[in-house]
Amino acid sequence: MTLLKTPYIEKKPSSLRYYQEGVPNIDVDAWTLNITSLTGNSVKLDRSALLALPQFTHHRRMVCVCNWSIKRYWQGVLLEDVLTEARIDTQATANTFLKQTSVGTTDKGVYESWIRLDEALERSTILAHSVDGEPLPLEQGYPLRLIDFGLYGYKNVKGLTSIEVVDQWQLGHWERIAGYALDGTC
Ligand SMILES: Nc1nc2c(c(=O)[nH]1)N[C@H]1C(S)=C(S)[C@@H](COP(=O)(O)O)O[C@H]1N2
Ligand SMILES: [Mo]
Repeated sequence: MTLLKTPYIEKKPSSLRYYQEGVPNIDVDAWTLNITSLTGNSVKLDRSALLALPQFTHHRRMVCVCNWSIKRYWQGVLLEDVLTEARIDTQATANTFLKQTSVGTTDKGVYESWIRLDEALERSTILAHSVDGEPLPLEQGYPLRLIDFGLYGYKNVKGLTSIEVVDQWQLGHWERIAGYALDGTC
């Protein structure tokens, strides 16, 4: 049996350094992913609904401008399948964006990020619930994190609770504070 474990994981910098709003309190039985269409229709999926969708493992590198990268075994569902489950047409995505919002904390609020929806779908963006075969540790994004592997890490929200299709994008936290690119590529 192949062990799906990231080698040299001890070299990875602490996730707490890059969890700017802090680790959220999650009651996974109450947690849902809220999915909102461009016309404002909303659907909620809980963890078991996500686990009932086709599952994928991506052995891919996550890279960020905050100076490091790591190749890990990410397990989750396709963004495309989640949107389809919410009856959103994944073909009609030109000039639309996906707004992601984290659960956040009462102290520091939420982390938001906007990405191009058509490109995210072309790149088989996933919503990961596990890494190296175990549920995501809290600081690494439990219960769910979006990963578009074509973009830097600051675009990919951990502790995710809402995704919305919108017709405009805005600067997220690091784009505003540190001058990172809106399109997530530099
Ligand atoms: N909710 C939330 N998601 C986030 C961040 C954050 O501060 N809050 N930081 C991002 C940045 S800059 C990086 S590099 C990665 C870090 O992920 P890791 O926990 O796997 O190290 O999470 C990204 N997603
Ligand atoms: Mo980052």
